[in-house]
Amino acid sequence: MNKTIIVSNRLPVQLQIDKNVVKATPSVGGLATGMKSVHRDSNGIWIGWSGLIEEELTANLENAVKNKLKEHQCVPVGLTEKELEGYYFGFSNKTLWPQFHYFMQYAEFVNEDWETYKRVNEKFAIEVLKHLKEGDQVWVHDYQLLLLPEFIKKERPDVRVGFFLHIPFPSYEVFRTLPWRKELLQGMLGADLLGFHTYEYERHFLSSVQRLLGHNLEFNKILLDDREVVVDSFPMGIDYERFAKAANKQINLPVDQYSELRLKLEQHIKESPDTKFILSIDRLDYTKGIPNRLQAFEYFLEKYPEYQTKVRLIMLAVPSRSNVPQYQKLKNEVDQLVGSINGKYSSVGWTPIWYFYRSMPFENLIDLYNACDIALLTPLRDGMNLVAKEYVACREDLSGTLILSEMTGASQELGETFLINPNNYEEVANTLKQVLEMPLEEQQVINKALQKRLKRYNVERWAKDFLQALSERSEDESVITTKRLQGELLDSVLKKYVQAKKRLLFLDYDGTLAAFTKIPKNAKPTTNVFQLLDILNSDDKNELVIITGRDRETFEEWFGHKDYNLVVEHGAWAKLKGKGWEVEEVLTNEWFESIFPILESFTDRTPGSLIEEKDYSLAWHYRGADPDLAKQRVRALISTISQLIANHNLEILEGDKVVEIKISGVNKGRSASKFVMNENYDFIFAMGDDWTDEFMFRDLPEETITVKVGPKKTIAKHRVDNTEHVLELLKAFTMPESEEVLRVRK
Ligand code: GDG
Repeated sequence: MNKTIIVSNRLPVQLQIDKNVVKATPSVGGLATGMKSVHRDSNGIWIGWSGLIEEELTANLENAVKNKLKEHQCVPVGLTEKELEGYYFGFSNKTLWPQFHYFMQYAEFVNEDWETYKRVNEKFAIEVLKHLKEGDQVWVHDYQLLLLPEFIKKERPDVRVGFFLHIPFPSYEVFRTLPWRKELLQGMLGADLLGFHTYEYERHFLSSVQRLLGHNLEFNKILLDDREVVVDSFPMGIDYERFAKAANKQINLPVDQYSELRLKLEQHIKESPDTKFILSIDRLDYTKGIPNRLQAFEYFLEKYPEYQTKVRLIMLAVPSRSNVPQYQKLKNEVDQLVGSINGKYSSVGWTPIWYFYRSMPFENLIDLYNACDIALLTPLRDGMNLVAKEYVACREDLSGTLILSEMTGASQELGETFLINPNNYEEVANTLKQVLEMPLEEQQVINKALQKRLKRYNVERWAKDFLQALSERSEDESVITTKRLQGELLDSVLKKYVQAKKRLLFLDYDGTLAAFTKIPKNAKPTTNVFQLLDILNSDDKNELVIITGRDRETFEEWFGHKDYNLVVEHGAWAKLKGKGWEVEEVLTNEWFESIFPILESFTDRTPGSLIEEKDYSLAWHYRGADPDLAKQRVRALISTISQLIANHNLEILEGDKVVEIKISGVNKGRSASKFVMNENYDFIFAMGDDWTDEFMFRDLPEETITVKVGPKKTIAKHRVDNTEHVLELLKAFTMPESEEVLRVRK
């Protein structure tokens, strides 16, 4: 049975070792809950670090841990102390975490940590590959494993890989400052589906991919050479029922079962019934905005002194990553702030802040959610923030108000509540006052709407949606029906080639024989290309034609010394073997004067774009321009020029990052067809990457072997991935029976 392999840094079980006996308790975090059914059903397994370093484990103990984890369908990845230091505390938490949360000043760029991060990601990959069976799929989680999708895909291109990022993806301007930015993106692009909490993160990711790797996008699809990657947002939900039920259970608990915390809370409510509780819960992390929350609270007490003694901030800060210096600094800062505010405002019987620096049992957490009238959550950046959702889910009588930072992913979904900018103390203070005075009925209207949504889009639904989208990826891929020219298909083409008596070969130039360069003039043919073309051209059985949209001058400069058949400017000019350049189509360029100034004005306003002037056509290249700006400009340019072209019998061609204006009806298809008319060929072959090559694929005889280079839609019968593969294929033509070719064919 096909299974889903879940991979995350930590496993969803906690291990305790007591006198060499291993015990495992399943953790009840959001992720573990969401994945429960995926994990339990269909023999799914979960791969991750067990929480124990290898140095702690004797051989016996290691086996005991493995066996214990096996009972929970978990597989550990062993990490040494050094690996944990570099990969987890180092690169994950001192580089990626601050950078992705816009704390660039905290981000450390340590090459050794990066190397360890890579190595550990590879270690995870080895474990995943060990357990992969045909038909399985993999779902990788979070920033500790950004490179894992690529490592898996490289070894097992047939396996569907999903990736979800639980933290924000920063804007391109922030992401680009990372020294390993391209490798990180490439690592993530090993996935077939990439999920983020919000559309904003998705947008930032797409923009970085486009700008740093130059891949083309089609809405939320990234077009790679050999496949497509879909990017989408899936806001993570909570286990709603668990929280709602727990809240109900805690409320109805008999008094003799109250926890110490609950007793304290109840006593306080009894003593001062009109004092309101304000709740704040987070891991003690600089992203959570705890100091600014305290300062905003102090400002509130200052600005509205009538609320002194009438409110109390209950702050739970859960210890986290306390061996990272920034976290120690933060702890000191928070301690001092709490001390100073309590020192300044406390009176007999009233301290403004109750501060807990510890982790609490789940029931206590629920007691806090139940008891507090307001939740004040002010992260400076937070991927989602589940605490906000949990607070709402626990409000059984629909009372209570959530004040939430607009810098959290959750704020996108909880629009009905009070959203604040955590740096604006004035706004936080005024909002606090407003909600303290808000009638119960209004609170209930808001919470009703929020609860309805959170109940529906819970964590299970989130996991289901993601996996549904992941399974659609394989169906999507079948849309590309054009078969890759490899294996048996390639064998049969080579066989036909060898048996043929008279062959006609059409080869496009840019994107086919040469990879794209930012400046078109730089895409000169390499020695390797010349060697291959020379061999093909000198074979008496071959009629080789290089067919391009390029201008005559460039081709004369590059290929003038060779006796090849050349067709340029989509067929306007041709230079046939043994002859000079001849006009193939009677063309005019008188129209240049009306179009050129328009292109110039677009070029001036689009940095990185340029005009290519050919004998009978004009091309506006925007490969070097900002992709978003270029997209806008292309639409505007086409709309401006469309109004003029009718008078001149012109047409506009949209190529790969180029817009070309030329006389209509002149195209590669018409030109290629002329060759076919003169001779009887028993092997016709045409290869190209651009949509101008589609004219060739369309107009050449049915039996033509048509080959598209790259992943775009085509009417060609076959496909190769990129220019490298083109050259391999041509090499195979030059020596179809050689050892090397036989190897490639496999
Ligand atoms: C990352 C992203 C994203 C907290 N204190 C106690 C306790 N908790 C539980 C809460 C909640 C969870 O921990 C915290 O979740 P958050 O979402 O608020 O924050 P991160 O840990 O930073 O998580 C975040 C999340 O991933 C999911 O994608 O939302 O943005 O940073 O569930 O209830 N639980 C117990 N005692 C505590 O003292 N038992």
